[in-house]
Amino acid sequence: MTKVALSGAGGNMGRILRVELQKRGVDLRSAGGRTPLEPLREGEDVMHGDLRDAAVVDRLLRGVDVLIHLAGTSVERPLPEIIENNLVGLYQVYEGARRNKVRRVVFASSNHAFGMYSVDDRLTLDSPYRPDGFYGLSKVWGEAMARMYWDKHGVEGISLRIGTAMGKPPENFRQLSTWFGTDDLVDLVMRCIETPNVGYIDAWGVSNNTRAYYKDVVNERLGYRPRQNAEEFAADVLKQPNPLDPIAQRHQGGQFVTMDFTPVEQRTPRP
Ligand code: 15L
Repeated sequence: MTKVALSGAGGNMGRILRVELQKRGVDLRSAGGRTPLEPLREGEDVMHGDLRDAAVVDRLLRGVDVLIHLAGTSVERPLPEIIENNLVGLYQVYEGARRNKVRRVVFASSNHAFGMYSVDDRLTLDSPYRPDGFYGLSKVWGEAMARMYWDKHGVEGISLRIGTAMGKPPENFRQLSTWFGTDDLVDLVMRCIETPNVGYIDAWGVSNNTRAYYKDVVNERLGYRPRQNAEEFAADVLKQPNPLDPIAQRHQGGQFVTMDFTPVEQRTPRP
């Protein structure tokens, strides 16, 4: 039976996947970061620790076939923190995957690797990266790392470019585009575990939203056909004022774009 590890199991998405994957019979080892995870049942395979430490990574990955890697900083933060958690930590995880002969790493990438695109653009999987900050930039590094460990070391990789997966309905105008419903999330992750021989692939991690920022959210390689659509909640969402400032409203990355943004009139003038 496939042994699956889940890092970041104490986070928003991790909490959902830890429960839902086990409900579907996945043999799961769940890892928290600083705080120990309370077992959900007797004998649940849980652990915690800092993934910058190779010994902790070995405890996570011993005997594992597939790692769902969600751990790391998940919002915009100063660069030193991002480097520690999302670059150094990720390097340790991939080296651990090599050492422990993990077959596949599913990497939680993000829409913020593309956040500087206009909300009017419709992207394909091979659209160039346009990160909206250091967090988005770390996801570009992560995707390139996943690709490199497949090409150079034969560790399969799937980069999931996740939208907004909070386990609740869309809450604002932007989320009508970025929403990733829980049923679709669990379906996509199960496919990432079960689909044979993927090599390296990218996939959008969003629902079948009418206003999605992507030309096509279906992933043929994984057989992923999302069934949820944020539009179902549009009437309620559109009754509320859009909480985002004008810069955030114009860009796919929303409020991450506004953080430390240089207004056009303050930029170096071009000759
Ligand atoms: C992400 O990548 C973040 O981890 C999450 O906190 C949300 O900001 C999400 O994207 C989003 O764009 O809604």
